[in-house]
Amino acid sequence: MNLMLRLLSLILLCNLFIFTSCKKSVPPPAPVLPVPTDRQLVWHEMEQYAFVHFTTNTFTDKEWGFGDESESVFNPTAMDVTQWTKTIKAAGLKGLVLTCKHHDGFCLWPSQYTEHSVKNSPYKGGKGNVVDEVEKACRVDDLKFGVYLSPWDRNRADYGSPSYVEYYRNQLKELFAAHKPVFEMWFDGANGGDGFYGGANEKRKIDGKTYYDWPTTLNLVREMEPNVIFFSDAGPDIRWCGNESGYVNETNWNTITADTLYAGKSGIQDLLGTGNENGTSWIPAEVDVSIRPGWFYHAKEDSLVKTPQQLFDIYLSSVGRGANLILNIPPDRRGLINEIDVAALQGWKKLIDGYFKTNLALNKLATASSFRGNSVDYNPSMVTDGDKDTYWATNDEEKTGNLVIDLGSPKLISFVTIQEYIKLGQRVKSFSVEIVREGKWVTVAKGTTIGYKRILKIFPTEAQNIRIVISDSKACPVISNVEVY
Ligand code: FUL
Repeated sequence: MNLMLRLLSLILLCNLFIFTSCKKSVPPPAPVLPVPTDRQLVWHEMEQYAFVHFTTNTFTDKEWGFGDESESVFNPTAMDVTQWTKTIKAAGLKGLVLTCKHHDGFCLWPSQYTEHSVKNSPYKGGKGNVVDEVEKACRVDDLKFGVYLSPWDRNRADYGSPSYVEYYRNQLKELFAAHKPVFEMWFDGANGGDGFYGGANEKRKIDGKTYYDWPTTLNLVREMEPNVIFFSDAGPDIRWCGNESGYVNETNWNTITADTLYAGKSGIQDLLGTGNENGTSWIPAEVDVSIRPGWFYHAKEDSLVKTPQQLFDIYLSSVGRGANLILNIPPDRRGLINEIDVAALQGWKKLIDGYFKTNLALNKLATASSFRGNSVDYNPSMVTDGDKDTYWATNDEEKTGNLVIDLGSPKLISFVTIQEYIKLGQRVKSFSVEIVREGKWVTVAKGTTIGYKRILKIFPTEAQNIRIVISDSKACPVISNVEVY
């Protein structure tokens, strides 16, 4: 062979080597649209955080202040916001959303646009700024900080006219200039109509859809805080779950068609709680619920604080169904989270830590009916590797499939957690969890949607092999994580 031929065959060999070593890269599944934005993904990973309702209502024993309360009633006797953040942090919550202004219009910060605020209260001789103090305490305890500013204002004389919208925006500017970062902005859709309104004492009706000109207001906030998540009945980033009882429906799509939602429109509760399989926007549900019957502290409700078990059930019907939980913990008249609530939170955390102590599936062998292109990149052990960025996926045409996880030896199991890789959209419509009994696979739990996270409670039973059967999916299933407890 002459030199030329030798050289040519060497080049061919090199090319062949490059070709074979590249072959293992099989393209990932195409996303099923819509998919979450980056800021929504960060929000999904928070899973649970606190709501804090605190204002003149705490001192007047009301749920909705009329707007005529004297600023002098706001007088906590032993205020300690670090006790709030320490309690919230210890409960395993990741952030805090504060009612900077509730429907009564009283501002927890000395707003330059109104006299109805802490600056005219006895608190710290009028020099206090609860919003600032809470935000600073959040930073110390590594909690994310969020803002609730009620659009409805029963104190303002001009509520219902364009100048109020200007006032509301000025307050948003004040808050967002002074506090960064803010992870969530909570726009409450409630509007009962009647109020003080600067002494008019009347009922006022606004058109919730047009009055506030939401697109302009949201743009204004977004410019100041690009990563903020907007909550409202209708989104745009996250939606109300349709109730205040602590659950989202078992079938919970993160997708919904935004036009179909509007505050005040009757009959949308169920839609909010379920979402829409073919919805055109990714607007996941947030479950808002209070640890007490009311949103504000009332001594008469001390015996009605939810028990650790009730809180755990709420955890399962919110986080366990792929929603986020915002749990309200209202400080009492001292300005402290009451001992009864603290004890309930501690008991709840103990239950969660106890039940989810050791993931029996971590790094255990997983097999599957098939995996995408037989590529190592999508092999079933991706669901037990503890890495949220890897996943098991099937070929495009396979919309069903199953995974078997071998725990190594028989173990007592009570919970199975499954997560979809939602960066590529929500897919699964129906699935079951099976174990072997007397040589046969039997179903121990069933579900519809999975989404970011699904936790299934199983009647405690012994099993070595756990089979997850995906029986229906919008496209090939893409599962990032399975945990067994
Ligand atoms: C509702 C309000 O009317 C309640 O007072 C509370 O703030 C709750 C979180 O939202 O719409």
